[in-house]
Amino acid sequence: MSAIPNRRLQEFLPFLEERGHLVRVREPVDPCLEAAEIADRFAKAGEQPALLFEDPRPGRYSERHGRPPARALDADGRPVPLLMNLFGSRRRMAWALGAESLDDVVARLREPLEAGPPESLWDKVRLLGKARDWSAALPRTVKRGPCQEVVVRGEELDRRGLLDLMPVVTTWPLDGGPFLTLPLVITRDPDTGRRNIGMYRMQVFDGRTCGLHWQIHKTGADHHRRYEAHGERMPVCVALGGPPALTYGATAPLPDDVDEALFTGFLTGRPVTWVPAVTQDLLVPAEADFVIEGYVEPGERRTEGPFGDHTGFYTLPEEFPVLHVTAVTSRRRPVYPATVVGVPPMEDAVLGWATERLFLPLLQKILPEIVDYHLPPAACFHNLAIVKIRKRYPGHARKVCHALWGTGQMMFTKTIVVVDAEVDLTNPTEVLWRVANSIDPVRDCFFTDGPVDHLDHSVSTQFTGGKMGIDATTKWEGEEGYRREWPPVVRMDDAVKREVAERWRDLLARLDGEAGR
Ligand SMILES: Cc1cc2nc3c(=O)[nH]c(=O)nc-3n(C[C@H](O)[C@H](O)[C@H](O)COP(=O)(O)O)c2cc1C
Ligand SMILES: [Mn+2]
Repeated sequence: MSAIPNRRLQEFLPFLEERGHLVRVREPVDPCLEAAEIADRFAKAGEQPALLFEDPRPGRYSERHGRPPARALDADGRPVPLLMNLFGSRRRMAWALGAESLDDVVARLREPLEAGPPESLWDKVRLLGKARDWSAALPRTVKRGPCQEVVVRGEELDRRGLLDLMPVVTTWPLDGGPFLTLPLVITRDPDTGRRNIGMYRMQVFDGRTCGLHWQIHKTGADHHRRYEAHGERMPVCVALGGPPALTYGATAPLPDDVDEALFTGFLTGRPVTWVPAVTQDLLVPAEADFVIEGYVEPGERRTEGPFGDHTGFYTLPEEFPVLHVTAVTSRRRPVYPATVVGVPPMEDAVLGWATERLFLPLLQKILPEIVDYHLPPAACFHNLAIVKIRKRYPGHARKVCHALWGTGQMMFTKTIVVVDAEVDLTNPTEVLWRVANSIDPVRDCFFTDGPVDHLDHSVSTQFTGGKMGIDATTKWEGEEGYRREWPPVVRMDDAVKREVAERWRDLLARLDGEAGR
């Protein structure tokens, strides 16, 4: 198993620091706007280190925005450090999952998916070995966890609320207030008892209440709907920090009844450990830095937002359920993690890239004709997918589009472009060249409608809207109504290329000579 120390931030951050992947900011930085502006610059530059603000201190931006001047202090009176841009590099994303490269994690995922029935005795022995591996990664419940070294509840929580305990960021000027931007929201299905962990941002209304921005299509919202139907209070716990792989896991678009902790254990080969919450009947991640425990009253809503969102636009105020906090537990020396989302590309582009890569093997199980796909961060992931397929029959590209619109969170995709297998998706010029030259828009663009992302502001009524498929594959003569001859791509002969390559240095030297004269 990997030697990368990724079980908790307290071991992961020193590891990053040794590798030049962490910058400590010792001077005071305002968690209101200033920290976000610094993190945004890092994200925009790309592949920059993580930022650890060691002294988040409300200053003039907090004052201008009417935020309480409270500094977040730990149990020993030290400032709680604010961690940003943790996932702002592909290398760190892989390390978070316990691997040197994401390709290694993808290969690990492919193994069980591609294993055929065991043929030889040797195959059976190998499978057994892997099965053992698997069970070692199953979530485990333990007796005690560092996430409960400090417990704040009751009257103490009235005195020291959320903003006194964590340096919660306000990321954009028109935001409705401070928001928890990397929370792992843990809920339980009231009917099946299954756990869900989803990342849903939370507005901090005051020391003891927050908004819960689970969008209508997400599992948390589904659990909530059914608690309300039963007329019952819903227990909700929220973890911050802890194993970075679990933070990724909370964002992963898994089917509703697949446990994010199981998936995380499988990705990393290490179990996620759980302890019972102090004031709610739920398990919480033992290694978390903070856990907010609370409940949601059936029927209660409060206006949440505006919030400068990952679409690059503000989401406008909307009614969402309210979390009533019953306890905040933490490590003795917790780190508070946050991100800033906004006009892409930002830190979430790396999380989205990890999802794109990790879910390809799973998509290929449903649609083996998919060779690869790309969700450009500039299109905020769900607005555009470019998919390359091995085309086998007329209308194949359309079939792939419809299948993707019916697959998990790919249902949000507004535009799907299908290209031939040989197109290099990592090269935007090549993609544009191919697509622009391969389509007759009237023939190859087709439209349908369905559910769209909760945050989509372009549709005329919220939640449903149009979808466009673009078949940019080579059209087949006859069968696809194309009556002409599709021309070949312009390419040099291999022999000529090889011969010129052999003489290349020589040729260059002569050209240099000519130019120098
Ligand atoms: C930084 C970040 C913030 C997010 N904020 C929200 C949010 O506020 N509400 C929401 O429904 N989804 C949000 N998401 C997306 C969900 O985490 C994602 O769709 C996840 O798969 C949902 O899990 P679920 O299927 O268990 O509901 C966010 C994702 C990231 C990376
Ligand atoms: Mn889920």
